[in-house]
Amino acid sequence: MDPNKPAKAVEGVVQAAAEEGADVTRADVPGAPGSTPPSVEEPTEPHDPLPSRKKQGTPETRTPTGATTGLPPAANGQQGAFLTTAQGARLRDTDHSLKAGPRGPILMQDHHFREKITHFDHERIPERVVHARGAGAHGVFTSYGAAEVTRAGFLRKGKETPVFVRFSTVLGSRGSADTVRDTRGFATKFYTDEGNFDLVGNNMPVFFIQDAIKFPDIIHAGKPHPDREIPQAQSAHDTFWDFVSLHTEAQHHAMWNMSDRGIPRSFRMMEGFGVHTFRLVNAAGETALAKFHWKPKLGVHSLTWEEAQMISGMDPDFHRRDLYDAIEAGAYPEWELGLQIVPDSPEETFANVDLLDPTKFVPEELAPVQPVGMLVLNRTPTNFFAETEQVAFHVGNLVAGIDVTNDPLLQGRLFSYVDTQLTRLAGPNFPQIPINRPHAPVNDLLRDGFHQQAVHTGVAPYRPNSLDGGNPFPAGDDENAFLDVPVTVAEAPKVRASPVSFDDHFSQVRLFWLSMSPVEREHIIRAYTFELSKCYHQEIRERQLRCLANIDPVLCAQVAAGLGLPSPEPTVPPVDVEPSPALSQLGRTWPTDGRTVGIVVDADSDLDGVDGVRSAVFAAGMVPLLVAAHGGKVGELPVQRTFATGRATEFDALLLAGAPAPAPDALPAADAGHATLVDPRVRLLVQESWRHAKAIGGWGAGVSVLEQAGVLGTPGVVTGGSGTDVLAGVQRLMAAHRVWERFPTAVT
Ligand code: HDE
Repeated sequence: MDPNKPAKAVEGVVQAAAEEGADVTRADVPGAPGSTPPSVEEPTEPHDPLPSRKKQGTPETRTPTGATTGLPPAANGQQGAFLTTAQGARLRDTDHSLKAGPRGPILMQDHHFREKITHFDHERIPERVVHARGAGAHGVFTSYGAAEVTRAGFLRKGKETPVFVRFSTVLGSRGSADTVRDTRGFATKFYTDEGNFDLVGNNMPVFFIQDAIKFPDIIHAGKPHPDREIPQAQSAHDTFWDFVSLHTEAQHHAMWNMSDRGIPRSFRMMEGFGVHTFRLVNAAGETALAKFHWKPKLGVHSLTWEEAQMISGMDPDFHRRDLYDAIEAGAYPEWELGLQIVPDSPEETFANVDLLDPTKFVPEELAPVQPVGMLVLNRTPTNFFAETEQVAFHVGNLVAGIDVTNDPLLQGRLFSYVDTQLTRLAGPNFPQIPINRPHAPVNDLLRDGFHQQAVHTGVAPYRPNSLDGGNPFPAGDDENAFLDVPVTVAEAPKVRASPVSFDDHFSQVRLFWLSMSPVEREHIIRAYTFELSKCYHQEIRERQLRCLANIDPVLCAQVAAGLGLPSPEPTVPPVDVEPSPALSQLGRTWPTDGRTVGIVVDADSDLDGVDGVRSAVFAAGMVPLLVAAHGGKVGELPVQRTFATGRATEFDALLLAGAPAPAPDALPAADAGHATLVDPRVRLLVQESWRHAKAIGGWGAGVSVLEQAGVLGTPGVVTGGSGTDVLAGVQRLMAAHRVWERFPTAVT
């Protein structure tokens, strides 16, 4: 995909948004709640519920059995101007319980009180056992066509399919921070004409274990310790490293987590992977093996570890806010769906990679990722619980043309997803919840159960029948029935065992390590050192060092040095492997859509010039955030952050349009030499931006701040005569994500 050109699919979406009157001009910063500005006084004139916000979507208004209703999205929500009970009876007062006299007690007969409190008491449902913390968005998938490999209708050329995507962390609870070091979930529900297809993937192409039966083991090891319930949403603790150092097939995934992939800058800047090998079948019945990939238009980018830790405190919702704000700003996140297609063979291997082993991936250089469509996320959910919390993915939600393989991890997942939803969503009718409803006619002969929402007609929910005229009927190829590909199952003894090829636990970890650029390697070394330093037991650190010795001597020696331990000799000598340059995140340039630019201003700044820069940032598809000593306005310009509320971690780049003197709420700075010149928090903004390798620019008095902060003339610091010139230079730097040359590394 050419990252500089909006894809056709995106143009269509932008056009549609414009036609429906949505704001695609990005006139203001995103994020303000409510669809209309509130009044200072409490509104008292009755009127219908306000519409949802621009750029918000809801599940389509379908019946539980997939029929269209023709109703507007608002039909999903509350109706009418008046407060009612759940039964629709209008209420006069919801602030006072019904009492025997003003001093009570409360009367048992207060049905409104009981209904309100009882419902509240039952508002929570169990969080997901893994991937509890997530954020979702609606969008459209437009296919480029893939008929030569699959008969799936949603992959026919030009076909548009609505989707819902949920991104997540794995280990943390629902309220945990977004920017922890972890794998990210990337689950997509395609509402195809042939039933829902769920691609339930991660942002890493490999997994910790080869067999689903070990899933409880890795997750119990990664979750907080059972006695003290700490640490939350972290792998930096003894039980995690205890397990992965003993269970060496986890080493590959562990290194992906220790790499920059474990701390994404944004959901919009992550790749996605189906991980397993799937079997595709075309109209002629020919099969191929395939791996699914999502390629982000904005490239793959990460936070620095220091930023990630700071953001966990400053803005634990950083990733979900970024997703919602980008969509609201019109910077619709985009990914290309790609397929690595390899011939279907009885051995199910390709280039010496066992395709059934989910701890291995196929390097792109050996099997190129072929683009088959474009995903655009263009609507945020209207209600988090109804949509993001209740969405139920399942790897078994397949459509004709896509089938599973015998990957023992995938096979186990086929059981787990429905099973977990039976508890989490309280019964077997969760496919009827609006966000899960298929967009295809449903005639499943499944009946009754908790929360049954359909009103089934007929008297014969069984087959064969004559009483309902034989309905429903089996479909054939002409009706595009799902096809269980009739692969041959090997005649073999029943064993609890894995193929011998699954025993290689280190070669691809080394491949990943060798594919990293020097600065990425340094991050990996620091991540292992950080995590292992957090373990209490030296034995566990020593055992993990033994694993690192089998991966690479430099990696092992550097981590050992950081831990103050000797570097052990390998037990399995590191093998010769060909690096895969596609794995490195650095060395290219990408679009800067939706990036945030902090602009420091004060009353002495050239405010017309700042206004021009602000417009230019908007015009470039980015979001400007003005930072000043106080809220409200500076001149006519609205301020989004103050020195007390803004931190460099929020900005992808920092511009200085002034040199604000210390504000009244500034604490005295320790480096008193400068304290009287510039507000110390402005200097901190510059210093942290610099430490995190971000582009920095200044003009006018702003240049003196750069000088005071000691960064003037260093790489990635732009000065110039006008704000727009400086912005242009800064934007060029932002296209490479960060100014890595600020930190030459000794690791090779
Ligand atoms: Fe999952 N996984 N998983 N998983 N998984 C769940 O399903 C499971 C695995 C993934 O946003 C659960 O509804 C087993 C691999 C995502 O709602 C549960 C195994 C991959 C999500 C479950 C795996 C994933 C889940 C928890 C080992 C990447 C979040 C709640 C065999 C390819 C979906 C739920 C969302 C969620 C089981 C391994 C991705 C318990 C048994 C490999 C993105 O059913």
